[in-house]
Formats: sequence, C-alpha cells, structure tokens
Amino acid sequence: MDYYLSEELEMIRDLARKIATEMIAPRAAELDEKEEFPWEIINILKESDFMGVYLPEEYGGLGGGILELSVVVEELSRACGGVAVSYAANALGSFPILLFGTEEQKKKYLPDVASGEKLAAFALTESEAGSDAGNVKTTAKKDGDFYVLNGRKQWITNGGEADVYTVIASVKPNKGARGLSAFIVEKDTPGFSFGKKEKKMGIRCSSTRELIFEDCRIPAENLLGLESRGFMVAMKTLDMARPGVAAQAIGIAQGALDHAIAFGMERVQFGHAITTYQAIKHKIAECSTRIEAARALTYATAKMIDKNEKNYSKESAMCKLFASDTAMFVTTEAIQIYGGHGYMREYPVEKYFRDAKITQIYEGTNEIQKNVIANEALREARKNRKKTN
Ligand code: COS
Repeated sequence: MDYYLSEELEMIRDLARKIATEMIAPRAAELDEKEEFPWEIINILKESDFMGVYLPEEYGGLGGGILELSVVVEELSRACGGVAVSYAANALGSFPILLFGTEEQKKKYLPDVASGEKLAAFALTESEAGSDAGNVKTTAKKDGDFYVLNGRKQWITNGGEADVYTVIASVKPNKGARGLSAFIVEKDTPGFSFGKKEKKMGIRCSSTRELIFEDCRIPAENLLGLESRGFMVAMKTLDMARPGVAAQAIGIAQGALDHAIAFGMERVQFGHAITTYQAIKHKIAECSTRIEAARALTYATAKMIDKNEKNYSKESAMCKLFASDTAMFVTTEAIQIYGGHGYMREYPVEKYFRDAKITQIYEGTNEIQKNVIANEALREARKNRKKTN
C-alpha cells in the first residue's frame, strides 16, 4: 500500500531497508545467540545520521518526527527486533528532554543524542511499579543545589550502554503518582551503578539492566519539568513512544511473513508448492491484511503526533495494542507455514516469534493499553454528551 510518503522519507526508508538487509539480517542470529549489544550496527546508524532522525534540526537532528522514527524502526525490525529496540529506546530516553526540557537542557543533551555520540535510556519501571507506574519507590531528596537519589530501577532497555538516563523518582514519597519528578542522570555520576544484564526470551542482543542509585547526587538543574509533575512527564513520554513499539511489531510481523512466503513458495508437498493451497493462501491473506491495518493506524497516529495534537493517548495505545497483537498472530502463523522447520533454530521465524512477544508487554501491557483506550473513549463520550445537552 502506498502511504504517499515524502520523497525525503522514502529515501530514509530505502536506506534503512538497505542497512537492515545487508548489515543487520546476516548478523541477527549470531547477535541473538551471543546476546551481544549491537554496537557495530548502532555505529552504522550513527554514521547514517539515523540516531537523530526524529529530532529538530536546531538540536542537530534531521528535522523529522515520529513518522520518520517509526519508518526507520519498522525497517530495522524486519531484520532484527533486538537491534530495533536498542535504537528505539534511545529515542524513548530522549523524549522527556524533548518534551519537557528547558532550552538549556535541550542544548546540552539533544545534540549528542542526535549525533549518536551519546545513547539515551528511560527509567520508570521498578519491582513494584510495572503497570502501576505511579508506585515508584526510588526517592530524590533535595539537598541544597542537589537531589540525592536512592533506589533501584528494573528492566531498563539500554541500561549500562546508555550515557544519559531520564529517571522518574519520588520527591514526596507519601504522595504516590503526584509526588514524582523526572530527572536527567549521567552515566558516570558517583553513586550510580548497574545490575547484571538480564537473560531474555527475545530481543536478546538488546541490553536490559537494573539501575542502582546509592546516595547519587545530581545537580538540581537536572530536574526535568516541574517538581511533582514527573508522572505526567512519564505518561506523555509513553504516549509519544508507543507508536515506536507498534512500528517494531509491524516490522517483526512483516519480516516473519516475508520469510514464510519465500519458504512456502519453495516447499513442495503433495507435488506442489504449499503456497498453491488455500489453507496457506488464507494465512497469507489474513496476515497481510492485519499488517497493513496496523501500519495504517500507526502512521496515522505518528502524523497526529507530528502535527502537535494535544492529546493522542488513545490513538497511541490503539496502534501499540493492535500492532503487537498482529505481530504475535503473524509470527505464530509464519511458524505454522514453515511447519516443523519453523520450530528449528536453524530457520529464522522462531526468533521473530520470540521477539514479537515483548511488544505485547513493554511500554505498557496490552491490558493497560485497553484501559487507556476505554478511559479516553468514555471521556470523549462524556464531553460530547455535555456539548449536546
Ligand atoms: N497524559 C497526561 N496526563 C496523564 C496521562 C497522560 N497520558 N495519563 C494519566 N495522566 C494524569 C491523570 O490525568 C492524573 O492527573 P491528576 O493527578 O491531575 O488527576 C494523573 O496522571 C494520574 O492518572 P491516573 O489516576 O489515571 O493514574 P493511574 O495510577 O491510575 O495509572 C496508568 C494510569 C495505568 C495508565 C499508568 O500507570 C500506566 O500507563 N501504566 C503503565 C506504565 C507503563 O507503560 N510501563 C512501561 C514501562 S516504561 S518503558
């Protein structure tokens, strides 16, 4: 389907596809097996000016937006979900600065993120603050011109590899979500260290670590946005980031389907290629339709964000929900088309299946997305009712 992307975006997409096909796909299985962070590929993306594709030109970016970012993430994900999330988590980590940073903070941090000189990461989740994101226990206590951070963040993508961390911590522990603030923490700050790299089911080359803060003193000027408004910073960040997860899911689904079709055209059973049978054709039709619907919803949401719409929580949650469910559906069907081969690690589709699963979980489980969508739909209905009364 043609989305009538700008000429510039088509060029970006074609280059991302070339990098994915020629440089990522041949290494995807090895990176997965070794669980090795893909620095070599991140450096290629850096040289291609992709790290700041979504950042304004005044901060050293290419001047694109969430649509540009989504298109790149989708292309990278067709080759490897783990590489794609390492790339996308960098954007996620920078969103709080882009959305809530002062001019000074933006000028200090964004150009290095845009050039790829520094990698970013976002730290919200803790052992008791997963879906219940407001239940953050990490504290930030004001001490003169500093805040002192204590606590632990769990499952942080790009943890240990990133240089700049946007961290949500509590300044008023008895106030729950309304006592949270957002901070910028640099990697080499004394009192800031990392736990072990987690061993995961999928996206295994990406880095997922615990962040440990022990009397970690950061300058008060590293506060992002207003004190006690950190929950809003986190929610707005996730609203902006969820189309990226959707794009990752679409790329994974498309990559798995491409492999399954190529395999099915060669696989002969009962004297014919299995793609000549209706049972397989219907799988291809169902998968292709769901992928295209997910892509249309995601691109439309990305455009909404890039047009500076005020509220896109519902659309952002919808595309993440639909695309990640699509990825799980398509990768399951792709394995079915491969039959027994699909279950073997020698063939690529089992990795797509493992990589797909996380997209239903991270950046908010799909159950949480449904709550967000329903709450927004009900809010809109109440507003419309008021208007007509
Ligand atoms: N934009 C702006 N403000 C928002 C918002 C959004 N998208 N979502 C919530 N808020 C505001 C609410 O308006 C409310 O404001 P007031 O304090 O002024 O009343 C405040 O935040 C608290 O909102 P709410 O009561 O809805 O918060 P809950 O504790 O019930 O949590 C969910 C809401 C479940 C949606 C939130 O915790 C969430 O998104 N959880 C999933 C977290 C997640 O995605 N984690 C993934 C790891 S990070 S990669």
